[in-house]
Amino acid sequence: AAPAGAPEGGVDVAKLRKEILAELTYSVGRSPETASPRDWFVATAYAVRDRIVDRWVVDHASKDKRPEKRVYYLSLEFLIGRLLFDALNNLNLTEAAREALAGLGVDLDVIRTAEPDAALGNGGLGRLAACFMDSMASIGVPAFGYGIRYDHGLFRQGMRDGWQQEYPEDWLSFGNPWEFAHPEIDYPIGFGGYVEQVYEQGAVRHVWRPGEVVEAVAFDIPVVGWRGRHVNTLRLWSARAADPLKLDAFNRGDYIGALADRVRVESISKVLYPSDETPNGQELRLRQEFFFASASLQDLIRRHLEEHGDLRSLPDHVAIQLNDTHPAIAVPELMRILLDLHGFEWADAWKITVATFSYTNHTLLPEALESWPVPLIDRLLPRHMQIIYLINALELEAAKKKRAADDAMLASISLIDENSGRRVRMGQLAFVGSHKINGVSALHTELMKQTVFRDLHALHPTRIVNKTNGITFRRWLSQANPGLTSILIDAIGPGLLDDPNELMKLLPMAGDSALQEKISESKRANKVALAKIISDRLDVHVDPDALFDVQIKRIHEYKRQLLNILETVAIYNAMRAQPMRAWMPRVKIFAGKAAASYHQAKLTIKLANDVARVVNQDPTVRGLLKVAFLPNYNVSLAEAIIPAADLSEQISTAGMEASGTGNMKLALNGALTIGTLDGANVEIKERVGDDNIFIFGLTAQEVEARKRRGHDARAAVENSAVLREVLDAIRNGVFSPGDPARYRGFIDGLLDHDTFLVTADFDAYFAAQRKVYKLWRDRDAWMRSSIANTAQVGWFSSDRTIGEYAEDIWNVRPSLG
Ligand code: DL6
Repeated sequence: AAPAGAPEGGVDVAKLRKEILAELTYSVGRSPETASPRDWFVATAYAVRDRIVDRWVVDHASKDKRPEKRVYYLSLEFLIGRLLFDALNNLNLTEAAREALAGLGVDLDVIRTAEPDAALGNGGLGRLAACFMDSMASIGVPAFGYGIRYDHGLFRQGMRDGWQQEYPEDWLSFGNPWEFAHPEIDYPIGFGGYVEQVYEQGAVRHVWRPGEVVEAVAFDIPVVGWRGRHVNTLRLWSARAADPLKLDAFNRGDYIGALADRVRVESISKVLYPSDETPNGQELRLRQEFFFASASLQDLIRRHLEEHGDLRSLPDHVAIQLNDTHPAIAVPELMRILLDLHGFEWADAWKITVATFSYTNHTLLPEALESWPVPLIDRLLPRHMQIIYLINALELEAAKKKRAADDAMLASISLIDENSGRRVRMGQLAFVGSHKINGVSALHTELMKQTVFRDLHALHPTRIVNKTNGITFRRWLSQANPGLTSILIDAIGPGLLDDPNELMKLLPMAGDSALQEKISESKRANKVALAKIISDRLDVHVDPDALFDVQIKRIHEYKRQLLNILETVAIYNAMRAQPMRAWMPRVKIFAGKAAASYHQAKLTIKLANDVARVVNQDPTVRGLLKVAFLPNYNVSLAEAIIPAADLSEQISTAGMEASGTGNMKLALNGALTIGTLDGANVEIKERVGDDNIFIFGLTAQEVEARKRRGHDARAAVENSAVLREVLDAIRNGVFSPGDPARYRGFIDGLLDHDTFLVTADFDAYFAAQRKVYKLWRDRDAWMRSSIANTAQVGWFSSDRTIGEYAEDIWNVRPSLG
């Protein structure tokens, strides 16, 4: 069978080599003798990009190729990571490029690391958007992704003495070979000012006169799908001041004053907002949201008018997906455009709006549900505030007519939250402005119906649908784990690259010892590679034959990294009590960033590092337990950790993780999950079977009931000798001898307010970990389970998810014409 990256129909390696050399000379301006790895990366990226552009032009420029309907995916985050291998892999050029470069004395695997990791997202939501872009291009859904071209993406995480430090990330400092700047595609984005009423032919027209105007300029990145059959566009907006310099101030010698306005205006696209934290820098964030929503709408409306001439047909040709509420201000903006600029009547404009938009909810956590103070919207977007009020009034009136709505129900569906100062609820706005609203796992969608949108769901019972998340197998299997991919192709044929359901063919072979042997050897090679990263970055030496127990994700209390650390301490205590027992070698691997102002999460990182320092150096442990917190978690680091993982920690408090997608990536790569019945874990369990997953802890319903009843953490600790000893050790400074009081408040806080029920689930988690040990000792049984995981998670391909969106929400027929 062909290796994973084998060129389809053969590629002329000599030609590709010539193209790379030409790019190096004429685009980068370097000779092979003086070129750095970065220069080679850029030259290769250009050569590959040229091939994508050929297809892009076919898909976009010719009139007869125009799609009937396009999807516009509006997302403030696209966590795309490095793109070279995405493009090479999808074009089946990886091996040809490797050979072409080798002939020039250049190693593809070295130059690949010269590409910066584009971190235009915080975590799951942004990475999902990136997977969706790949899948839309792969299954042939004509689409534009719209977002912001942040100068600085998610901060770079450093560690100083175990404390997280944030440093600015600068992915653009050496340019971006994938993008095309289009300074000629620019739209005015207004802010502030006032609304004028103009009387025309006996009717009132509203005219918004903004006090300030910013320009949104387009930068396009072509997104090529699998086998290069279709190319979509990721269009990112950058803010540009209409007036770049106040020349009079400059001539007076006031150089800072001359640039002040520009700096303020352009700050809109300066930095990715750390959305996983509490509201902060609110005005700038709202400006970002309106900036990209308005630019995207203006752009797609211009295209629609050019192609179809009339906005009445907008929903027939345009589907706009709101990725969470961040772009929800697009709802009143589209209404404004239709009413004020194109003279539509309210009822018609509203019909078009609702038929065009749909909205994905990614969280039920109350602190993450966006709302904006009414006075802020009123000041920044006065016309939008009027429109929001009118939408609200009409919705409330309709609700009263439809059902016997009491005051509580009206308060719950209202777009204006009157409880905590007057605020506009963006979730409610996105809901009423959309014809479909989706959750991202079956459980999350159910909970959405029962909690945040209970009353809106009762009023619009057909709107909420489920679309369980997915991941692109091209990146998370073929690219990240070429060793496993070739073994799978040898075993079941290359069809799995096109159709992940083919992985099911592996299932009857799960007990095949030769296959187990091969997969286990390839996993070991991945573990050796990860061990090297751990040793290079942390100077911690780990045994590749130990169980690699991995928790990689944002650091958040509900994700409960703490539970994992507590279990680590429990093992450590047990090892110290019985040093000579035959302990199973184990490496606990953590990675993830905490929002800069999230004190509790940062303290958790410090605790993990403190525990690591003590455990790793303790001679009684004899290296049988190691702890590694790898700094600066990003897409590239995930690509190194996931193929090397044996155990995947998905241990959030049930009901709190909307879906998770790391859980899918790890299971696909053969890691067994230890997890709660939360998010997509529930569906992973359904697919891989109870015997191939370690489920523990309270269910979402039990969590609810426990909270209602009141959880007594102190009583839980009293009943668990192991947990008591663990908490005592941390509280008393065993892991912080230089500052013994460091964790006193932390542990006391846990005992007083265990919001995330760590103490309630500890014993069950500890017991589940013992089952992990037992299975790990039986290599045959472990490998059988590992293969059963890989075989049965094909359904979690984002191609399947996108297929469902296309059919049930967007009404678009994928085509690879
Ligand atoms: O849907 C993608 C991803 C889910 O897998 C995670 O469970 C969920 O936490 C995440 N949500 C966010 C924050 N959302 N907001 N706003 O990233 O979405």
